[in-house]
Amino acid sequence: MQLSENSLTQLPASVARPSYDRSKVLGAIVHLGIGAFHRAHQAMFTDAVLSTGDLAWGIVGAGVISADMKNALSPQDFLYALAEMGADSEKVRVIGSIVGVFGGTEDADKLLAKMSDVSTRIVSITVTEKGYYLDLATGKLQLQVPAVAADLAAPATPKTILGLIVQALKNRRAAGIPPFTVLSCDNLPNNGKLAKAAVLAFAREVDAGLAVWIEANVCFPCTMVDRITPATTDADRAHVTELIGMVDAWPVVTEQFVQWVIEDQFTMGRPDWNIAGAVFSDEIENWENMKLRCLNGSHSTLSYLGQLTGRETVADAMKLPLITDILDPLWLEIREVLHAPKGVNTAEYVESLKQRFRNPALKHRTAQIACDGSQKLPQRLLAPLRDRIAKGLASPMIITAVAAWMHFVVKTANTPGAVLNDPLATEILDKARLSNEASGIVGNLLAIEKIFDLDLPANASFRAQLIEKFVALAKNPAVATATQIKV
Ligand code: CS2
Repeated sequence: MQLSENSLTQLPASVARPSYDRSKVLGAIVHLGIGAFHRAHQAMFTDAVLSTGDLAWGIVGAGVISADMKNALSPQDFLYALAEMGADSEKVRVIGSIVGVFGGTEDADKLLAKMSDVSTRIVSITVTEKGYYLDLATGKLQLQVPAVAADLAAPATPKTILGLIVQALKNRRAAGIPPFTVLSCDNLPNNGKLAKAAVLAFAREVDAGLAVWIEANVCFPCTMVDRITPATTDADRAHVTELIGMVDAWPVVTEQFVQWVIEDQFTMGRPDWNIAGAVFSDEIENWENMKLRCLNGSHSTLSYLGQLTGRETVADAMKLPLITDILDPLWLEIREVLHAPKGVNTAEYVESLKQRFRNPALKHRTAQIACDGSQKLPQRLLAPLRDRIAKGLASPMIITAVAAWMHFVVKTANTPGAVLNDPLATEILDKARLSNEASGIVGNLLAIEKIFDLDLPANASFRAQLIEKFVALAKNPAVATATQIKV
C-alpha cells in the first residue's frame, strides 16, 4: 500500500495526519526548491496553520531543475511522512500542506502562470547559497552563468528562479495585480536583501522601469531558518515504511528541534506561522549571524575535519576529541564577536548545538555538509574572522577550520575519481594542483577572490598563521591529508 489521500485512514493511530479538508486548501504559496529541508520546515509550519482551520495558505512546490519530487509525490497526492528523530524518541506525522508540485524546467510555463496569478501571495525559496547566482564577495549577479544568460536572452520564457520571479512580477504589474512577497529561506546573511539584490540586478538587465517598480513595491523579508535535515536515504525510506505501515516514495527524516525567525514584511498577508512556534522579529540580522556562525560555521569545520579523519556522520565526528578540542575554542572565538539577539545566551545556544550534533538517530553525512565550501566559508567562518581581525584578536581555531577546508579540496584534487561538489570546483581544483608545498598551496587557494576577497590574501599575518595551521594538520597523524604535500 502507498501513502495517499485514500490510504490515510489505514495509518497507525500513533501517526498524526492532516485533520483538514485538503481539497479546500488554497495554493497561496509557491515554493521554489522543494527539497527535504523545506518539507521539514516551512511545510510543517504551514501544516500547523492549516490544522487550525485557516485553509488560505497551501503550498504549491516546484523543483528548480528536476521533476523528481513531482514524480515521487504526485501518486501519493503530495502527502509525505516527516519523521522527527530525537536521541531516544521518534515521532512521525504526515504533512498535507503541499497541494501540488511542478516539475522543474519541464513545467516552467505552468509555474510562471501560477506565479503570475493573483492567487499566489508568497513566493518562498530554498535553493541553497549558489541558487541566487550572486558573486557573494562582490554582490554582483553572475551574468555569464549559462542559465542566467539564457533567461536574459529570452526573459518571457524563464527557467531560473530569478527569471521566473522577474517575469511573474512583470506580468502582475501589467495586469494590475499586487506583487507577491519573496521569502528567502536559505542560509545566507541578510537572505532577503540578497534575494532582492539578485532579483533587481536581473530586472535591470531586462527592464529598468520594472526594476524601479520592484524596488518600491515588493517585500523581501529576511529569515533565519534552522532544522538539521539530512538528504533522505534508502535506509530512511525503509525505516519510515516500517513506522507508517505503508510506502512513502520520498519521506523526510529530521531532528526534533526546529526554529524560524522572520521579518514581518509581507505585501499580501501571511500565515500565522507563529502558531507552530515561528517568531516574527525585527532583530533578524543578529539571529541569522548567530545561527550561521555558531551552527553552520562549526558544521562546516566538523565536516572538513570529519572527512579528513574518516568520520562519515556528524554524530561520529562529535565523538573524536581531535575534533571537539577544535570546536570548543572555535565557538568561543565566534561568540566573542557576536551580537546575540535580545534574551539569548550564546553559551546555552552552543550547548544545545552540541546535543543536536551528537544526535545518533540522525545520519547526517559530513560529505553532504562539505559540499559548496566556496559558497559557505565567507558567511560562516570568514565573517567572524574579519570581525576578530578588526578588533586585533587572534583566531587560531577559525584559521584551523579554513586550513581544514584547504586540505579537503587538495585531497579531493589528488584522489583519482574524487569529485569536488562546488560551483567553483574547476577553479579550486586547478589551484589546488598547482603546487605541492604548503605555502604554495595555501597562497594559490587564498588567491580565489570569490571566496577570500582581496583583504585576507593581503594580510601577511593571517597568511602566515594559515600556513602554520595547514602544516600542523598535515603533520597530525590522525588527519589523513593528501600524501603529496611537502611540509
Ligand atoms: C548544513 C546546513 O549542509 C550544510 O551546510 O550546515 O544544511 C544545516 O544542517 C542547516 O542549516 C541546519 O538548520
